[in-house]
Amino acid sequence: MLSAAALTVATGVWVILPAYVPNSVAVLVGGGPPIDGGRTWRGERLLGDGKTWRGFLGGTLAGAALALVMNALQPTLAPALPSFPPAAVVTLPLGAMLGDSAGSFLKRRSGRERGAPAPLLDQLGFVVVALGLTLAVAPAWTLATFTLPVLAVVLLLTPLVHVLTNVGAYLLGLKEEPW
Ligand code: CTP
Ligand code: MG
Ligand code: K
Repeated sequence: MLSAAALTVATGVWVILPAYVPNSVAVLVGGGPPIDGGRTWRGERLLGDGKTWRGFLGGTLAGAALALVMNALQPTLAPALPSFPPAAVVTLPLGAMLGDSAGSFLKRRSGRERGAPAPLLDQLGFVVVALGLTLAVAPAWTLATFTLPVLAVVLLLTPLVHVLTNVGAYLLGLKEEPW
């Protein structure tokens, strides 16, 4: 039996995993044609070379595949934790990649070059959009799952996990900057 606090932390980690994985997979599979096709707006790239179709689609598919695997394992492995409704299987990873792209859009508008850090936006933007999109398409599940304590766990843990995985990817030579 998990204590209530441990269950809250476990739930936060579990439900947000399909939104974390797309970023890491995008680093691994990214490259090729940029989403913005090289287009610029007011002298700056729309999104930049760091946002590619391969990264976006590969990341989204990997996150959705993970959610499906978690759904399959949940009844035996984690009966106390929630499973993902079909809408959330799609919107958690898709929202994460949309939020990541929106962050790059905002970074380009403020003159930050590809790879330049934008504190908070880099670490939390993707998870805010992932949760917002999921709330829009599966409101009952989202409100029941992301209680205030679970939400607090997610918002506190996300920047930490994001920083640690990016430093790890940098040390492994997978990423050009440690953020
Ligand atoms: N990546 C990708 N496609 C995406 C997202 C990420 O190919 N949709 C890959 C790119 O190789 C990118 C790397 O993952 O450089 C790291 O992602 P991120 O830090 O989000 O991109 P940055 O290069 O830092 O670009 P930006 O300043 O626009 O965030
Ligand atoms: Mg970056
Ligand atoms: K980013």
